[in-house]
Amino acid sequence: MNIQSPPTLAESDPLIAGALADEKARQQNQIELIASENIVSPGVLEALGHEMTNKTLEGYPGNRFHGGGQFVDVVEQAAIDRAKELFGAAYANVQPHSGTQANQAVFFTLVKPGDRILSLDLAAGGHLSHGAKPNLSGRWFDAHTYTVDRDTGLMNYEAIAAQAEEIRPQLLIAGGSAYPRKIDFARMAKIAEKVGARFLVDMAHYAGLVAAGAYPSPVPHADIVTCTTTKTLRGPRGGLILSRSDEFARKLQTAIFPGVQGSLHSNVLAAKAVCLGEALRSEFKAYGHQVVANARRLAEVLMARGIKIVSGGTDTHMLLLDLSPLGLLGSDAETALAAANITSNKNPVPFDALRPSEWVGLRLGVAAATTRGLGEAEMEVLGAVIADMLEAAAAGVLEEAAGAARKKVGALCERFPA
Ligand code: DSN
Repeated sequence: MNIQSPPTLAESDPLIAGALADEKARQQNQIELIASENIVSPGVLEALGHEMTNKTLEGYPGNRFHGGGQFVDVVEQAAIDRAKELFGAAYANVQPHSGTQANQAVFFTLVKPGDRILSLDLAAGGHLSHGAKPNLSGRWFDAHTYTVDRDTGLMNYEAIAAQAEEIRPQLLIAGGSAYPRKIDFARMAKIAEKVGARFLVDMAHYAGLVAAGAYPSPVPHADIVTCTTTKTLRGPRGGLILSRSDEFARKLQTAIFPGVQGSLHSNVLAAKAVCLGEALRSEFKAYGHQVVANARRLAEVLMARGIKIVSGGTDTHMLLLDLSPLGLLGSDAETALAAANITSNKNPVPFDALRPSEWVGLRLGVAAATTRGLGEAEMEVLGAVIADMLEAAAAGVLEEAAGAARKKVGALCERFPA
């Protein structure tokens, strides 16, 4: 049926239009501290909402299985070229629908079912797709984990090397979702080389900081690097695969398509190209450095108030609070901050319980707040509000504290529109 004059979404589907409007208001009226989130540019949003979404294509630029792909080819080639330039990579695949699918394609390329993989433990900041039991990767591979030092919260490279000698993995993985410190990628590469393992770095959380030069790049050290284009890279939901050489190029191309994916998300490729173009600009370098400065300031403010931060600080956009000295669970803290219109997520701390309902950690990230324009002075306000709310929750007087906290957060939201 030809729709001559399409109604607005509010007319055709008020339920969804209402939820979208509410979500937009929520993002404006709350300070977002979930470390995997950010606020994309109008350009990224325009590309995501473009009619390019109507186009079905498989294959790669210049070699498609369907006709009419000439403009998507322009977009995909631009995304590839920009990704290579931004990260100094010889190879880039911009098609992964997510970071997890990027990782699956790397598994498809480098290991076989039953092979041994060694990755950072989930509670120490790893990721589900690196061999966690409930994930496909945990079913298909003989998955082992290394953890952090119990006293410092830092990766202990000697311990990892010893474990790698014992396990002899076919694949060593670094990176994850909640390790807030620099990783010595050169050292990890040496560990992998010594035991004959391939080396994968999943820099999903750090990619924008790497692009800005605010965090060390794994690209020169790893066989393959994966990441998402969300989080610190401030782009659409999706993944990337990068490599310093073309050694695995042919295998990675077929691992993504037809290995683990079918047709591509054409409009998302356009949004990825826009985000990568933005990340090449000097303003983005300044942004990445400001993100780290903000996270460090927030950590300092919280530590000055006696709140325990895993590893004693951060080198990234995120910090991990250990709430056990306050007698709080991560879920209590998430609720306490939500009462002040601050969004966060419960998280395990190293050596934490397995069940999310028993976790005693809270992960905070400042990438989205920094995009809004909050700086170190505002981190001091935010840190004080967070400390007030956690102390109030521990003392059982959350309701009494929430009103004043909401006012301070509301003033920040008004001064810094999302
Ligand atoms: N891995 C999840 C996180 O870090 O929040 C989603 O990206």
